[in-house]
Amino acid sequence: AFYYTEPSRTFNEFLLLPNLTTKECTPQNVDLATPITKFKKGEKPAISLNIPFSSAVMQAVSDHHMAVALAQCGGISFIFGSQSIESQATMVRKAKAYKAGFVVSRSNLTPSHTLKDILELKEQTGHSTVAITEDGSAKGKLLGIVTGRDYRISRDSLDKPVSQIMTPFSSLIYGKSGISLSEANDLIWEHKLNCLPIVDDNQNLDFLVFRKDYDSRKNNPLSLLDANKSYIVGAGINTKDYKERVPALVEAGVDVLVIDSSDGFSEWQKETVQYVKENFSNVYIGAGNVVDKEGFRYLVEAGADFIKVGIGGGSICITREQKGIGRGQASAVIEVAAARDEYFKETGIYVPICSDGGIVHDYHVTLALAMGADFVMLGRYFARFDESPTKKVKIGNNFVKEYWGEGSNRARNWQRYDTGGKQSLVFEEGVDSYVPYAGSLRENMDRTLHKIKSTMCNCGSLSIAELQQKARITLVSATSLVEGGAHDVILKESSMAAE
Ligand code: MZP
Repeated sequence: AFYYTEPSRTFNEFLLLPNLTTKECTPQNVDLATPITKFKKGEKPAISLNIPFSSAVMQAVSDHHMAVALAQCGGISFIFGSQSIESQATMVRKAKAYKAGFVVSRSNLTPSHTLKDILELKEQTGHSTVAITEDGSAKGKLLGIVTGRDYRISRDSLDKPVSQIMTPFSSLIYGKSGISLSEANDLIWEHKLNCLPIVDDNQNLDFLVFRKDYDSRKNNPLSLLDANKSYIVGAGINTKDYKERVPALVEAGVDVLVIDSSDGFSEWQKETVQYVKENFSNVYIGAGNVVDKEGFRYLVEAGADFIKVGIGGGSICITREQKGIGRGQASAVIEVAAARDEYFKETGIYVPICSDGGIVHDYHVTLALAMGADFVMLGRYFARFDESPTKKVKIGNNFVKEYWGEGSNRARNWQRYDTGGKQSLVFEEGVDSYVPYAGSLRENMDRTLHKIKSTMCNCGSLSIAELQQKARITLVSATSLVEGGAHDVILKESSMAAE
């Protein structure tokens, strides 16, 4: 046997050291855009994300609702593959059908209506956005808009007329009839607008195009649109039924596939990647999971567009206990990132890597990126939100959501772990569990992104590439871990609840 001299390490065992923070290094200036498909030196990736987040290929995490919600934040979901081909293709089709523009209600609401009236109307009609015009008609001068969750509303505003709450949109430019989304996008950026109303030939308001991140000039929501103006959608596949599943998903409009397996260093994965590459020119494919240089090379040489890293680190995963295989997530990312850089030097081809599983704290994401990951995949994190497909239940005084592994008896996704042999001998590699309910994806994601951007500023970095180049990372001792939490004080109850 070969023995590694270094132990297998987790994110918890590392910390980042600050670098000089210059005055322009502020969270608003940090750009989290990242590639997810391979590209040649000097060229651009075919698909990149505005934030380095993807949601796990799991029944309890990624359906079409999650796919739309996460794409709206700038990330990507991989819709779970442990379902029939037909129902997975339907989910992809639904997510792709969701257009990135916002519908505006033609509501007859005037500035003298209260915010409560408007919210009720939004509830009844299901509109994500309501436009308020001067005289309540669609032709009237637009005074403002009420959007969905992004709009923070204090309780005492609810009974006030909207005219007292809204800031008039004085700098809006009316788009001409028949304007395309990409033209609208150009106008938004050129004139530094928050949103742009599009009108039809009769000067009726058709829809509004928004910039997603009002604070930043960098996150461009519309960059996520491919030719048909829908969001980028991913889907998981396996190495068994791919010859039937992939054509159905491609037909439904999927943009990126990923082979979902706990151990991707296999000839089955090579054959699956090659099949997709030989038969479909309009879809990208990631492979994995691997934890070392050899696995990375094998799948890249098979043709994979990105590589997923991680075995046994998932919160619901018991693979390491059941089979004794796996590797600490930090060690796996560090080695695969080095292999990716070596491959880039040799060939001029950059193959993005995704750190999958084991992210517990927000700072783990920053560490994964600093160690070389281009993006991360999370299950537990997303399962906690309204947008995940699972039930919200009350246990004691707390709300929780269900979260189960793909290798649990509940999911029965045995293909993910299949190495051949009798079906009757399959064993569980995942558990069924609860996670604390945490509210909406958008609110949580905003906070997480702010933390990541702040940490990047501490490290003097305005982009992921800069962070990877500049980061200084130290191992921590067991005693410094204690020093890092609240210690030697008597915690008040409110602080204990937050812990
Ligand atoms: P986490 O974000 O919950 O820590 O980990 C999610 C990841 O765990 C998934 O993306 C997948 O790679 C892995 N996973 C999913 N199901 C199982 C299982 O049942 C599992 N063992 O390990």
